[in-house]
Amino acid sequence: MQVMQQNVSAKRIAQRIEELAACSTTERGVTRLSFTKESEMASELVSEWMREAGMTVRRDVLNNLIGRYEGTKPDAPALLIGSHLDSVVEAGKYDGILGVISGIEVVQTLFEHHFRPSYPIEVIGFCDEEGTRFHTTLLGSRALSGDFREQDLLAKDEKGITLAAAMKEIGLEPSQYRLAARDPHTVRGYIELHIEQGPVLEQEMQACGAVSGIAGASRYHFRVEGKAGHAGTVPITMRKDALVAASEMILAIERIGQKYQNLVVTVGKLSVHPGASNVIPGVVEGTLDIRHIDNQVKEAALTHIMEECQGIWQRRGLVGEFCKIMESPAVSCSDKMINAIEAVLVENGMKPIQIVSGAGHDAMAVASITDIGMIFVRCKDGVSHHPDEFVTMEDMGTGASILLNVVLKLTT
Ligand code: HGY
Ligand code: MN
Ligand code: MN
Repeated sequence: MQVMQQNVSAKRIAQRIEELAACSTTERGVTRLSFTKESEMASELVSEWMREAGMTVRRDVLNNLIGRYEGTKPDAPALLIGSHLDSVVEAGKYDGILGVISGIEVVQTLFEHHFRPSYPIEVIGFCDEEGTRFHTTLLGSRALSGDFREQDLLAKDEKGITLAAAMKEIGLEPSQYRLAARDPHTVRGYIELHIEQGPVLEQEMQACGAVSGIAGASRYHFRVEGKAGHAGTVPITMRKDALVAASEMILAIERIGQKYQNLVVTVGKLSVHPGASNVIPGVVEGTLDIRHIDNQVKEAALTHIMEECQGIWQRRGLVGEFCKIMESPAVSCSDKMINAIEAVLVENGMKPIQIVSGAGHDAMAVASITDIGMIFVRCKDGVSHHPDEFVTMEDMGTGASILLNVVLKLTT
């Protein structure tokens, strides 16, 4: 087996990453939202590569792509290797995709060496982790773990198209979403390879590391309502300007966020109504994304922020509200998985580095039905969710080789 472990093809991984990057609605970076023509093009390519790797391929009722490579014990629980096929807007090429392509590369290496592990292996391309289109994250992985909710089907995109309608448009039957749920007894564990999207591995000058846990994330929509009016006639002191109130909120959110160590809080979207240069903004809507590895700290900061915003609205005579879009509690990776990854790092001359993930991943959802493990791969300057996201071919090869070694430990 030693020979095989060095034979993953970094070149093939890099080629496939480039091919997939073309499935995008934007020239600048990659934009591939779920249940779209672009995501369908990507699924076709990935299905072809899964078949080339000796896997049978199926799509589940939520449009997750699942390749299966039989082991010598066909009824044994399968080791799942997964990540996501969708992207944010003007994303990089590697977020999510590197984990799926590396999983296929691992299986293809086994297949090309005519090697059958004891346990079956499944590679999963999840359909919608980012939640960019419908603002509900981890859709595909929550469907697999049985945590998908009926009301998710009512989520709407910017054009008012519901998730249910978008699913129907590509031939899926939304009411069957429960069929995507996986019986935990059929799963041996879940492993996800992902770019680090942070600075640690560059600082440590190491290509890969193990993830110890994933920070919890809450996402809210907020709405602030004042009074629209003529920009030329309403005295400044008599206004109920929703955008000025929102600006005070955003600065308060940053100030409060700085008070809690390792907390991150972001207002990522803001829309101003009616949005005319000579009209005082009457309504502002936006999003709040708040994360911390300790759920209690996150909740304390959230309470602090909401109290402060209430005070701003009262002082300015406006009304406002926060409404929760999604909540993903912090999760820990399993010791079994962390130990397997660290052992492989050490066997390959690396330090057993453990990193807390500030970014969310499909592994958070799958954690509710099985042991999860994550392998991080170094990315340039830790940049992600940006066209400048970059991973060297050498590090892609090292990541896939570490993943192959870990998979062999867990399936033979
Ligand atoms: O937002 C995140 O952390 C992930 O990229 N979905
Ligand atoms: Mn992402
Ligand atoms: Mn990701």
